[in-house]
Amino acid sequence: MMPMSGELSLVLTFGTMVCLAILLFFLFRQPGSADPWKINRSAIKLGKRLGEGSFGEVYQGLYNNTPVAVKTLIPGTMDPRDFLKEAQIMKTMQHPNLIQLLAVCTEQPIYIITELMKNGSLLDYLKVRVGRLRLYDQIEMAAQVASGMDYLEMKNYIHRDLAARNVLVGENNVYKVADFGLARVLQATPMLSSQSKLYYIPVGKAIFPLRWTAPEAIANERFTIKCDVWSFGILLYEIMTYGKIPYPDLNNSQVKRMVPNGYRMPCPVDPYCSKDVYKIMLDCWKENKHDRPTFRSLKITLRNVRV
Ligand code: ACK
Repeated sequence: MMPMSGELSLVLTFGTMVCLAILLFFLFRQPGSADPWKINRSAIKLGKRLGEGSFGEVYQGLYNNTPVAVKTLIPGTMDPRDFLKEAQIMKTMQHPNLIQLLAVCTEQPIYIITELMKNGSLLDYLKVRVGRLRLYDQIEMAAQVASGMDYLEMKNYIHRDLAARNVLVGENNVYKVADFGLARVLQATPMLSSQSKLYYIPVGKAIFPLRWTAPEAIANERFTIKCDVWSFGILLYEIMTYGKIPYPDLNNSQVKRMVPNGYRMPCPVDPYCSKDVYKIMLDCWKENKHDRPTFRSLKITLRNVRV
């Protein structure tokens, strides 16, 4: 064997030490210490409870002395690693009609910290204003949601749970889409809150907001932005009916059987819904997903509805 020169052995020892240091860094680093928006729970002061979200409770809170909303996820709802991957993408989504993710706590229970919206969910907002909104206001809500969704569409991102309960209302008639991307990381058997059981039902190995979901997504468990367009049509129905549950006269098994066979909700009569708006709903519910409009065209069509 060739004797090793002093210089060579020095280089090898140094190399070994560097490798060891890298290995130790990856073994012992705090998960997420590289992401400044992953914060310690102590940075959040929880305030009053705002309500029960789909997969946990929502509180008002203070973060850096700024009022925020804190969504707490029931443990078991999603795998923290999957959630973190998704949150990384969610963090980059910035649009005036999308709820901004501010920070996350990734130990269980996971906290999702977002901007606070003073007027709560669109669903509740609609329900306490039955008969009191002008068509103009309703169209404005839908157009703003379409605008946020147009941005997601442009970013090749899919929401998967677009519904009035996931749109939030701020001051000065600002509407923002919340919870995009979360549905993707749901565990197959999440612990559903009692309220969520009204909306989400198990289909095969997954759970779906049945009444908001396009039939092809339920059949093959594959979501596309065109499924979001279908859900947007349902959301438009919720807006026009002041938050009625979709398919009010059908039970879940009837919805599952009849919608794929071509059944569509009729034009709401009480409260009255404009025929122009109903036509948009029907376009969103076209059987062939390629015949459904884009969010860009929905935004434009809504701006041109006669009010
Ligand atoms: O209608 P709400 O008061 O508005 O009750 C629901 C509840 O939490 C469960 O979703 C409220 N909520 C959720 N996210 C936010 C937020 N970012 N700002 C204000 N309220 C929120 C929602």
